[in-house]
Amino acid sequence: MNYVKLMKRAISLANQYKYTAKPNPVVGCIIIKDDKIISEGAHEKFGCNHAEINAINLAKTKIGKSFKSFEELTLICSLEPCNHSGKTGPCTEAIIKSGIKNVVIGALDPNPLVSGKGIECLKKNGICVKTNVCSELVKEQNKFFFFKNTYGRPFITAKIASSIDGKSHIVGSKQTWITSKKSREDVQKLRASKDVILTGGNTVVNDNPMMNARVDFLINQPKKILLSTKTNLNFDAPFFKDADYEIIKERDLSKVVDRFKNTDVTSILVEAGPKLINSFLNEDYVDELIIYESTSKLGPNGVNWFKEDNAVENLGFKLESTYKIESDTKKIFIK
Ligand code: AOF
Ligand code: ZN
Repeated sequence: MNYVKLMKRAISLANQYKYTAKPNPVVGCIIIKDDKIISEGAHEKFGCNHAEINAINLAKTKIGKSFKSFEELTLICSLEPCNHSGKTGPCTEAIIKSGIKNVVIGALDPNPLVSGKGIECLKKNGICVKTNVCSELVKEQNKFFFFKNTYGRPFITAKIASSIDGKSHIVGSKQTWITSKKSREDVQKLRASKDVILTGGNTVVNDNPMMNARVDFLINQPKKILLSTKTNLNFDAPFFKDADYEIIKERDLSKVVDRFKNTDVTSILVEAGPKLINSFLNEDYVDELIIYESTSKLGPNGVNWFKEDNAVENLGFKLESTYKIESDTKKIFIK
């Protein structure tokens, strides 16, 4: 049986839900009889049915038509079925109850509540399990989820908009638009892909941002976090308009990052001014740096993003890719 082809299909099925399943991993599941697909399912929305449950439920409607008994079926799932009760019940239990006797798995679930225990439970119940089919693709697809479970903290992206001469804004000014409307639309999509948008008090006061993701597709909105010890915040500002924000009055970044350890959050986008961005960079908490660079200069009245020329390279980043967005350039640096 060509499980690689079917696993790739399960992976692309899952991919459709990357903006709504987060911070959970995306997972796809296909149930087959011989080489015929009986049903498919995905984890579509955070807090809702897991992929296996959707696929099993659909297969149940076809019993007596496409197949006689679940024992004839093989379940192909991109991630190890869970064996714990979270917001939903254990998938292993549903698989065992269904009567399915063969399970093919992409990658092991790195979540310590599951890792290996799902497979163990299936095997103990007489189910034949094959693992590691396209596991690298599954890990790549769920990069933030695997990162969090490997390093114990979310994957952190810092995003800045810079003039060609490396400046953030004009000294003493309020908001300065550096990049084009198209680049700012790209930032909305970047926000949509993250679990948390983190900013600082100066950005909220000077730029008056909403800091939500304004996109024309369905998403699980990132949570907004304001890192500030300011006591004179204006709660009528756009940032505070929708309720899902949190203010963290903590200067020690290691304590800030540590707060996410036992939460669902797997990715953070830091959008802030030079001071906070440099703190994250200097404390080595940035895994990816995205620079939207315009062709215009801010000149001698502009505030530098970094202390020295090429500070990005000096901090150990290497350029991974560049994209043109109209006249702007989007540069992605990774460690
Ligand atoms: C699966 N199938 O489709 C997914 C799994 O809070 P819950 O109940 O939604 O559980 C979330 C955890 O379950 C998540 O952290 C990951 O370990 C696993 N995700 N497992 O069997 C799925 N999305
Ligand atoms: Zn599950």
